[in-house]
Amino acid sequence: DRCVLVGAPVQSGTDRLGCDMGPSAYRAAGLPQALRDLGLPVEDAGTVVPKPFDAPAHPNRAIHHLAETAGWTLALAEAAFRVSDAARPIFLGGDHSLSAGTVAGMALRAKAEGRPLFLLWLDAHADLHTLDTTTSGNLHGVPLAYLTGRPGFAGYFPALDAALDPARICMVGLRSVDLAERAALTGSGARVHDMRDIDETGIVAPLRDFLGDVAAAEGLLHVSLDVDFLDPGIAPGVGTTVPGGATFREAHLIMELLHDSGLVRSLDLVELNPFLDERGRTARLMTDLAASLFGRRILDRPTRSF
Ligand code: DIR
Ligand code: MN
Ligand code: MN
Ligand code: MN
Repeated sequence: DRCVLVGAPVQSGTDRLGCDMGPSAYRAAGLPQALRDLGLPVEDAGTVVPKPFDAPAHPNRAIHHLAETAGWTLALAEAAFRVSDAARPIFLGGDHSLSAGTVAGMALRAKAEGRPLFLLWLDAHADLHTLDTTTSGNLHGVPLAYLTGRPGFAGYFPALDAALDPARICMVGLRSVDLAERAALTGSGARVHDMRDIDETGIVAPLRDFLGDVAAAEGLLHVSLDVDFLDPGIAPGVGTTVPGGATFREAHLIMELLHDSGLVRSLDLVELNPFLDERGRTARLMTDLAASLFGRRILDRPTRSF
């Protein structure tokens, strides 16, 4: 089935400049050709531009670029809904605030198909701040709060059609969670696998369990891959490196299992900062991970069903 690449050079959600170069870096790293080499038809939908959005000033003075980020959310939700009709979109970021839009758009797509949307969030961070709890003011730290309908977004972000049920969200790779985010996670019903979980038991069993639930519900799965999910030793091209991240093989294994499941409908590649990268190595790793998710494999093997 068809893949469609969507440029989302969002920069407004972080104070580290360079994320807006992400889409070009993925193209330079050969992402379109890597997908074509798998025999997939690949279409380039070009670059999304933000829509105007009138957001009032927020009492939290730390917040920056609120209206611009809300405008991106609006534009990306529309784009995600539009391009996901009969194709599998890959959103080339851009900072992680873009997922507020892409996931909202995929939720509309799921609704149109009469299926539930599930979300796999691969990230060192929980990105669960509300506009009231963020102290950095960087809106790449809020998309999951917006998407799950946590309070305080009304009027500042586009109205959400329907909030995501946290029980359909699986977070993997956490190792930097702020106090307010930790409180929000407790009892939320989200599945959370922090790095300690991965160290102790590995990721295969919990991921298979999640994918089994997606399959049983005939769900549509969106994957949001933040570069900082990966260990900074293999992925230095990101503004928010946190030590102790996923290894090369852990990350590829997740992608391989995702491909075997046949459940992934859409993918965000976020937080790549080519200005901080070492000669494109992080862009290439993210490209290779996307290729694994879309079917590149070491050897053929029988796939198990979920
Ligand atoms: C931190 C860092 N929790 C914040 N968040 C990041 O600024 O809200 N998210 N880096 O990706
Ligand atoms: Mn993130
Ligand atoms: Mn992160
Ligand atoms: Mn289960």
